[in-house]
Amino acid sequence: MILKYLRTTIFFLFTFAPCAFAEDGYRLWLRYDRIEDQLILKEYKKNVQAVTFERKSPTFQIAEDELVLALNGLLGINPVLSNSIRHTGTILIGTPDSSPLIAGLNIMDKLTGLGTEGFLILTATVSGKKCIIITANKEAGVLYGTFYFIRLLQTHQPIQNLSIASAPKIQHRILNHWDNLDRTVERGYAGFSLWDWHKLPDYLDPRYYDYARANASIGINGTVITSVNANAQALTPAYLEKVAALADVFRPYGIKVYLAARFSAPVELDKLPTADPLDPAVRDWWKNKIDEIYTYVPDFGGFVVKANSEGQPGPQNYKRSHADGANMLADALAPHHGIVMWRAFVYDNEVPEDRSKQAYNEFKPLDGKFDPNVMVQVKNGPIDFQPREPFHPLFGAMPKTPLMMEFQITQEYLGQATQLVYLAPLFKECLDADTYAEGKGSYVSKVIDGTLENHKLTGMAGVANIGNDRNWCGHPVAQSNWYAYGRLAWDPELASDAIATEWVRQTFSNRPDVVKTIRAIMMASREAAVDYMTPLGLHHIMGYSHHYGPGPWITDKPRADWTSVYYHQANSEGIGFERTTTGSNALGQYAPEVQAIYADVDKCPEEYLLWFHHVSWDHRMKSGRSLWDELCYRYHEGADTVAWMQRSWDALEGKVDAYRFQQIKSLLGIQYKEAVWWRNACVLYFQTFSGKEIPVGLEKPDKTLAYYEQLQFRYAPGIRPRW
Ligand code: BDP
Repeated sequence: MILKYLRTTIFFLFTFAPCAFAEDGYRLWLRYDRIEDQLILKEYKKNVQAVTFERKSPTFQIAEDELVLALNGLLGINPVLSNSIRHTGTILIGTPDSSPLIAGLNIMDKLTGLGTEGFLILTATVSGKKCIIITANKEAGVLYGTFYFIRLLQTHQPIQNLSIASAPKIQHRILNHWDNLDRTVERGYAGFSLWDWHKLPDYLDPRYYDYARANASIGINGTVITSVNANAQALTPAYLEKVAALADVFRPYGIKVYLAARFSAPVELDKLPTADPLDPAVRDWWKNKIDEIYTYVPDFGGFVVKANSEGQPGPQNYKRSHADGANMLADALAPHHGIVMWRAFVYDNEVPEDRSKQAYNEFKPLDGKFDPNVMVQVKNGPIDFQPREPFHPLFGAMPKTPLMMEFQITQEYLGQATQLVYLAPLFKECLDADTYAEGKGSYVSKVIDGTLENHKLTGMAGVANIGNDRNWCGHPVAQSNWYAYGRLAWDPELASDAIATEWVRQTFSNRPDVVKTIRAIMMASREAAVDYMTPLGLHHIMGYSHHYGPGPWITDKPRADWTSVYYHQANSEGIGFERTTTGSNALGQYAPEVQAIYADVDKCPEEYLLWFHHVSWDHRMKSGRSLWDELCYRYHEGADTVAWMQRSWDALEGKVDAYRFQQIKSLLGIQYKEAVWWRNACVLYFQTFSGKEIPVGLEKPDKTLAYYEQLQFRYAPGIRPRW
């Protein structure tokens, strides 16, 4: 009954809401408005008339509902639903187990190799009728295939003669929500947490279903619903009941639930004298706790753990290693097939070492010491989700350990919710980087998908940008980062512009001029952000703690590596962090071939110049300019690109819906102001070291450095309470 009610509600939200309300972004990329192109519409209607499932299950029901919703909306047809084939243009859906008709087709060889989540979409003749078959080995694959087929319609692809096989290259494709139990979201810029802990488990917000649909549509199959800065309360029965309610909603969509584990939970919840991972009582506590969790959530995915990092407790409090800590949990999870995602994001105030080296130093010696159900979760770069970082040196350096990628989808350091920054190019830059671990072609993507080092257990995590804002992600275009993350977790080889094209077609319009313009804006946006925030390899010079806006002057904080001066090292000689043999030698953590690319200040690719080198202000750049002039030009170029983005967007008036047109127009206005703020503040600040004039022809800042330095943002969103 409740399911039926909810289904009706979802149908209402998706089908009728757009007629009654503005296009407010709620529907994400799952918009099924009528196809306007009559030729395409006619062609589709010829090919699609009926939907056949021979056996139903909750997952198949979801696939059928979605397909019917899409066909109603996109094609304006009410397909005949039946359990046999009576019409040409039937979409036959199921697995060989659920469907004798599918079992009767000669496709078993095509299905082998597609695993439990891959799918086939084929045109074939069944019972004498031309049909479209959506099939897979398991139900989840059928659901993914259904969404894929719908995407073909949404993006106006030909469907007369289909022969598509697709399987995910990465096994665990997970969102990490940094959501607290009080519903605040650390580094969240889209409102409060979706999880209404207070009303759970009895009240199931319809949004939970829409969240699951959106994830299933792009292949995300796991969600860590609590923050890595973990609260032990999440492991108590009162909360496990709520966790179970969410897991029940997500299960038929192929999504498993995970939790963040607080390492000191045995002490905090049950007053054990220690949380030492080798202490038998502690091990028993976790074993019992984990057994208990599985009584609530029989397919519980496992834990992510942030240990001994930024004040979080961990095994090192008891002089044990990260492997000791991870393996204790892994051991208790193993009988239930759960996994541990142990984060490598560690750095220590007490260690007088370049922060970018610390994770490698800590984890590399532990290679081979982790249990088989542990993945070490490594951020894409060695510092912290900066606009640009080189790939993390751990990739390729721990061949005996499955390494999981951690990307940040929420734009903590990339404009938060006021800026349009499409992140696929950032994700791809890391995935496509060559570690040279096993010679040329040892791409990070091959480390992550397990093929380079022969790992079966593989994963990718994305720190979610989702909140309870009506449009889910705050900025309407931030949805594309959720989308791109899911698509890349499925297939890291996909190209950023191809993903952008898909997203724009589904989310805005198939009009070629609209697709071209929005895609061009998206594709330019990340490089623009790098230029107006942290060009030429600069990093971590954002405002203190909230990371909103520029703060290159930040100094004198509780730890040196929480200041900006630590990272840019500007002085009268030059600027940049020397990470070669004459400095911290962080570069030495990479393969010799990688070192050779960056070691020489005259040959180092300029996008990483100040990451690896402290460079004189007079250094000649490839453009022929001095470093100082080039820095000024880059800052200006970044802001100018935002002005170009504004002009390009303005040309779309009347071609996209008015509501989102205005929203994005206003936000681009803010983005331009913020880009100019970044540019002026940084150029003025660095000028105090270079002592040089801003090159002739570049607009001069209209405010003083003192003005920028005194700006305060006490209530900037997303701040962690203790900061
Ligand atoms: C940093 C965030 C901080 C997180 C930390 C982490 O500023 O809020 O707790 O990463 O990843 O980027 O644990």
